[in-house]
Amino acid sequence: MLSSARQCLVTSHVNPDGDAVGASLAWWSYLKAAYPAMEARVAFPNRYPEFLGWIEGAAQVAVYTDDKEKEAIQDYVKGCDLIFCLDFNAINRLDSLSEALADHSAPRVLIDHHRQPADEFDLVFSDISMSSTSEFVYRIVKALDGKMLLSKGAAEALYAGLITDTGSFSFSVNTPETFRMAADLMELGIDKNEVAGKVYDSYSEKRMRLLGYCLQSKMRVFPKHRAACIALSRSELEEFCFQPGDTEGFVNFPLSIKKVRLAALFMESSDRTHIRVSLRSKGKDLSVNELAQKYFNGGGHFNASGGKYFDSLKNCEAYFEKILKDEF
Ligand SMILES: [Mn+2]
Repeated sequence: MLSSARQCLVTSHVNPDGDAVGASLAWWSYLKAAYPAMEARVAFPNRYPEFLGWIEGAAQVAVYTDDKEKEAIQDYVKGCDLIFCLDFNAINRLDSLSEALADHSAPRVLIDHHRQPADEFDLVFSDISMSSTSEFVYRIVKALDGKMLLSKGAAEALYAGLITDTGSFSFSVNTPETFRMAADLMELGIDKNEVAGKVYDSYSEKRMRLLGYCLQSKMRVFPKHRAACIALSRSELEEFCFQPGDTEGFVNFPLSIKKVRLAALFMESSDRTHIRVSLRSKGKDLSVNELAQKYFNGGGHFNASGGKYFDSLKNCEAYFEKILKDEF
């Protein structure tokens, strides 16, 4: 497929996170190095958060919600004969960008680590034991060509994806291979401390204060159910000049309370039509993937999932309390 393709698209899910951006840009960089005659571009459904803007190639990413780029993406996609879908398991995760791919005859290749990939792809690399899609990309590149076709910039992108999806190796690391990957990336010349600094020490003052507000005033703990939640209205987010990605990782904080094993973050969507739900658990007994599927029209991983709730924020919290009573 690769050797016959002339024009390809690399894309990832809406609200791209560190793994989505890191894996996509590393794969794109690899394609350009290994297949110089092929044209390759990266397009995302919407903009990636500011703190990932330093990754090599990020400035060249096209964003579908940008009115100036929308048509160019549609035209480019029309000419594609190969489409790579990274870090998501169903085309609807592309949000409005999925319209550009609808009825497209080009083969779709999936590279992903979420459960239950949809039946919409022609070649599927799907493995939930992978720490991240970045690890998957790394292993595929290594199997195809050896790691030497990864530039230092691509190696940095993969490391950024790896640490953001594993909380810097604290969860979702299932095999020693993940550490071998990190070692290989260091051999490719990355400064891991510098990458971690760029990813984590990049808060705006407002973002840091929003975190403080969440923990001090908004976090509710339910000791009986060993759970906690944080609910944020749009007006609260606006008070802190919310930027996409600002609440990234916030849902993990309540899990640092010894007895809490389930954490939820509820955020009113920007168009105020629904509540964005993030769920996290710790340990091997509580699957938030199941909770997200059963109650929040969503899914994801065993310990990290997301979904949507179509009602008010207040009702969402009450609904969550009811779930706690019913389930735990
Ligand atoms: Mn991922």
